[in-house]
Amino acid sequence: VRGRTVLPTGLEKTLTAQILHTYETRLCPSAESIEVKRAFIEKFATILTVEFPEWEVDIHVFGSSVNGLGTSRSDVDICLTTQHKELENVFVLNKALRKYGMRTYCVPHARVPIVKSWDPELRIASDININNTIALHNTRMIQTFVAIDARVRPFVMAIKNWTKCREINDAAFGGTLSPYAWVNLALNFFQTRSPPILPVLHPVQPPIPTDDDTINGQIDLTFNDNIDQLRGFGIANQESLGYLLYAFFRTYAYEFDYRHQVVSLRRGCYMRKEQKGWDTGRPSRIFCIEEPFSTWLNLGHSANTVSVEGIRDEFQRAFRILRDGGSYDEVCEVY
Ligand code: 3AT
Ligand code: MG
Repeated sequence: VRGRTVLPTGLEKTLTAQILHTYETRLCPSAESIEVKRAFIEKFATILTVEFPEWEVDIHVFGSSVNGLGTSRSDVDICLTTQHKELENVFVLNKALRKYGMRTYCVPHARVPIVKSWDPELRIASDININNTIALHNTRMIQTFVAIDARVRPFVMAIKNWTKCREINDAAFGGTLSPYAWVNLALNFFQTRSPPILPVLHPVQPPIPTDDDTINGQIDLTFNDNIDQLRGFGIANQESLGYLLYAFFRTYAYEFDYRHQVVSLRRGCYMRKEQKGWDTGRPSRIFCIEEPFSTWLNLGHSANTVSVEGIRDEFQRAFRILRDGGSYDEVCEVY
């Protein structure tokens, strides 16, 4: 390891205070932003009732505006559920929203087709899909992890903020990792501490994954969401936020074996690429992060060899700054 395994106590305490200060003053969403999101959902519901009066459509909010990891500036992720197949054509919703002055465009050919909208009145962005309910389950999983230990929320938000400032959180256009992939990485890090801070929520897995990890073609959606029973799980681990951030950067800068390992939040460990048949050298399998429900998906698929090198450089840079006594703000210096 290039550097000390522990930070001197003084630095660790200062860093912890800096993370908490940023979290409280800049990362936690303001009451006003929460109100704007509420108003937007209300307006959106009204539009649906007026435009599709005959159709029963339910609105589900998912992603960071409800999982505890959103800021004032996060978008609103919405999933509509309906029996009316006509609405699954994203252009139908797109047309309706435009009548109300929303600036929209469709992404019809993505794995999950969406309408992207911007409301110029409330100044809020949203991504809307129709009948793709899988994200509702992973949102509930993240909510569960956040509720288990008080360090989870500030830690994961501090990581997300760093990735945003350093421009390594854009899977679609930047070729790096999505915010959701980063959240998986940060939560898995808490599971792999010794003693662990977060538990494994999914049922015990067979050592060799089955062909497609489905039960009769259905994705297994079960996981332990009994928050009352799980709260306080990480109490035997007394590591501070400052130390954890330092150790996170060190792990992914120097210790994680990118060539052979797969990050698995579902199993709470690292798997081997060959265990998943992901050792094929494909460019989409350089940095492997297993999606916890759709386990055949690699959340790191958007990063190729060059961008994984760039991401590792960022881990090393962050680690060096902290090792040399630098601050969280320096780590997040805007690119
Ligand atoms: P921001 O705070 O908006 O930056 P977020 O936590 O909302 O981040 P994303 O925008 O990446 O995260 O994604 C929104 C949600 O969509 C998070 C997760 O519930 C779901 N999601 C994203 N990518 C995938 C995926 N590959 N598979 C399944 N669910 C996904
Ligand atoms: Mg979002």
